[in-house]
Amino acid sequence: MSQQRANRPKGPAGEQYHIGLKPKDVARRILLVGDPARAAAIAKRFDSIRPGFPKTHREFVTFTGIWKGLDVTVMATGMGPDNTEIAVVELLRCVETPDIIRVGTCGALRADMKPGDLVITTGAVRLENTTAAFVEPGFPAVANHEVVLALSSAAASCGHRHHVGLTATAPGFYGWQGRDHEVLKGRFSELPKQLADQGVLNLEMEASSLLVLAHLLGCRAGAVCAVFANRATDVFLEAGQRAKAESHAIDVGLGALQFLARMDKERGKAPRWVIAPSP
Ligand code: R1P
Ligand code: URA
Repeated sequence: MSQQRANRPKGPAGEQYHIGLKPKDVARRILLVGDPARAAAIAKRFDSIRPGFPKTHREFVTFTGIWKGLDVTVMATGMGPDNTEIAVVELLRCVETPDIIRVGTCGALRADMKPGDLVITTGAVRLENTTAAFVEPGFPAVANHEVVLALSSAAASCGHRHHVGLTATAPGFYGWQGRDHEVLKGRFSELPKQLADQGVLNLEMEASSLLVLAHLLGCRAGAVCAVFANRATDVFLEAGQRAKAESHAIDVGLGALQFLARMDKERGKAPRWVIAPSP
């Protein structure tokens, strides 16, 4: 048996080291979520789940199946930009140029954004340093324009209240999102307001990592998040209302995959990244 390389470790059956998947396990259309329960909720909507799924390794939980005729993979990554980096790197070793959409939750920064609303990310402020290993400090984390269009079209056709704009991706939930604490005095208590003053809509913990890596690897990516917190008014969505908000984000994430599939079909052999004119 050949010696494994430290750069590209694999599991005992040749699967990716952390996500536990092989190329045959991953569809070209991928949804990433933080919470494993959300991955299961998405898979529940599939017409069929492939035998052998879910596949679980460490905190990564994956379902691949068919939804409305599309092969779809949904993976729970757990929380944070570093987990997202591992997921994206290893997924891209399984499948070439996938479409990847994050379906997450977030804290809204403006008082007029209601808990339960959705936020579609056009770009993300890189408060994390995971992506600093790949690009310089001023490098933008931009969502693919076709994915933004697909997500906003899906949100409009579902009739879900949504906002489209900038996100900030933090490497933590408490200190880096300026949350106060009984004992710990954070350094960033003003950050949510500063970001809001700069027109940033929401704070979460994965988008910029996904967007930068997807850009570098040449695949389309974007994010839609359900608003669980409003940081301006200091309210958090009641436990009983969270499933509905997540379900709206799932409607939009899945709906966007369908829009992208339709765009690709209309485009035919025209170059990728260019949206075909409507007939
Ligand atoms: C924090 O509660 C977690 O929720 C958000 C944040 O980005 C972070 O991962 O997203 P998910 O609900 O997708 O995990
Ligand atoms: N997820 C976050 O990262 N922040 C919030 O405020 C809510 C959900």
